[in-house]
Amino acid sequence: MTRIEEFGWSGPVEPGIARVISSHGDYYHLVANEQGGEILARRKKSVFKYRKRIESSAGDGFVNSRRADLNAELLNPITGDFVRYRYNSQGESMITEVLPRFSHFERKDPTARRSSQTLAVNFNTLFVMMSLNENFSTARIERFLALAEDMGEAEAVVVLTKVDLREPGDEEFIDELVSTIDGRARLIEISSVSGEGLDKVREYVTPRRTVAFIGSSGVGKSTLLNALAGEEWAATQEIQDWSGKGRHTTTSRELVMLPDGAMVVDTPGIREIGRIGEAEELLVKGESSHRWRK
Ligand SMILES: Nc1nc2c(ncn2[C@@H]2O[C@H](COP(=O)(O)OP(=O)(O)OP(=O)(O)O)[C@@H](O)[C@H]2O)c(=O)[nH]1
Ligand SMILES: [Mg+2]
Repeated sequence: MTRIEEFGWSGPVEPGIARVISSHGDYYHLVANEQGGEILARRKKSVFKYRKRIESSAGDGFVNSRRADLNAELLNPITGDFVRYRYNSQGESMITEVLPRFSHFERKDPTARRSSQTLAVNFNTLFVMMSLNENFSTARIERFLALAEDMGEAEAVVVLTKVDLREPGDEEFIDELVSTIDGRARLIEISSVSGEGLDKVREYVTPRRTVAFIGSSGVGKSTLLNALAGEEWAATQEIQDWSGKGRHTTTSRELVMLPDGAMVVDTPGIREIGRIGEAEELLVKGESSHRWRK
């Protein structure tokens, strides 16, 4: 099996196909079958600039008729994307095309400055994560599940984290969560501290498949990844990510290959996912939740 197939590629194996595992400013870290498996590449600017020009000429009928095709080809790459790359005359690797995504999760921008933001792509399972503490909000889960309806060939699982912090009376919140989900997704309850429920998580974390973690900052996404990746990996993260603010916070999307061949995309916490309607009616555990971690 070739490297890109290990990373989940199921199309024809051709030279010049890669998967984005992280991005750093203008540079994308790719895995590929060539170049010893690892490539640092930039986007081919002329291609992506061309897309902008097409988009800005909205009045032109001819251009508009080609717009859908162009958008499919010329999306900006993000972590998780499969892309085509080639070398320019200076021998630099350039991404020339984002290949069609089999799944994608987008959020609406609450500030409405842009229409939407793609948070994760090409995942088989989406873990919609929320913790059983001040972060708890059935309204947020409702919003995530509504957005997940359009995500493509993937399955959503609601993951309730930090259940080691369970308090008397929390059953009521969990019951409410179950009725909010209303059969649209499986609910699993986990604790990365006690290990409870991690066996259920592992059912989704299998070779050549990708699980994307989404949820507010602090729900325990990176902690779960550390628990799955093993102690050695977690130790290196301790050194790299320590923010000095008393806790780690993920600042960029990263695709991690676990020792058993499964992949996890850890994402930075989402502060607000679109507008939460009818907030009064919905259950928020702890009155201070909206002020939490500003
Ligand atoms: N009690 C308890 N604490 C947990 C658990 N999982 C994570 N935490 C704690 O919650 C805090 C936040 O965890 P992170 O894993 O950094 O959260 P995150 O979702 O990655 O946050 P961002 O990177 O900011 O989006 C840390 O202090 C963790 O130790 C858990 O299962 N139980
Ligand atoms: Mg994190």
